[in-house]
Amino acid sequence: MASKKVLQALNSQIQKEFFSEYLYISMEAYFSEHDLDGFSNFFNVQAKEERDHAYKFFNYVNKSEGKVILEALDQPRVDFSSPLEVFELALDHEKYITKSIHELLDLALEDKDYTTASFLNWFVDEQSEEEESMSKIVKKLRLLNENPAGLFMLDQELAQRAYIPPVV
Ligand code: OFO
Repeated sequence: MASKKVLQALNSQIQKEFFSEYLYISMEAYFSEHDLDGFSNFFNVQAKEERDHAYKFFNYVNKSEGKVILEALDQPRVDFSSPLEVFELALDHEKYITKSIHELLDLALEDKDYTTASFLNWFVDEQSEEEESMSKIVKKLRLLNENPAGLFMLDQELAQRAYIPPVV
C-alpha cells in the first residue's frame, strides 16, 4: 500500500488532471466560438484524455486502499487572444503537469514505493508525447503567423484527431 504522503500527492494529481480537462474544455469553447471546428475537436479529444488520466489515478488510489479525496477546481482561463496563445498556454500547462508527475515519481522512489513508481512510468511517457504534440503545433502556428489559408489547413488537420477510449 502507498504511504499517506504518496496517497495525498496522488489525490492532488487527480485534481490536476481534472483541472487539465476543464482548461482544455475552455480552449475547445474558444475555438468553437470562432468556428475553428478542427482546433475545437483537438481540445475536445485532449479534454477526454485528461479525464481518463484523472480516472487512472482515481482507480490506482482505490486499488491502493487509499481514499479518493477530490480537491476544488479553479476557474480556467476563458479569454484568449489567438490560436497561438492557446497552444502556448497548453504547452506551458503540459510542462507544469510533467513537472508534477516527475515530483510524484521522486516521492514514490524516496519511499521505495516501486509499485507506484511503475504505475507513474506510463505518465512519464505520456507527458513527453503530449509536450511534443503541443510543441509541434506551437511551431506551426508561429510559422503561419495567422495566415488564414494556413490556419484553415491546420484546422482540417486537427479535425482528424480521434478519441480512443482506454482499454480497461
Ligand atoms: Fe494528463 O496528460 Fe498531459 O496533462
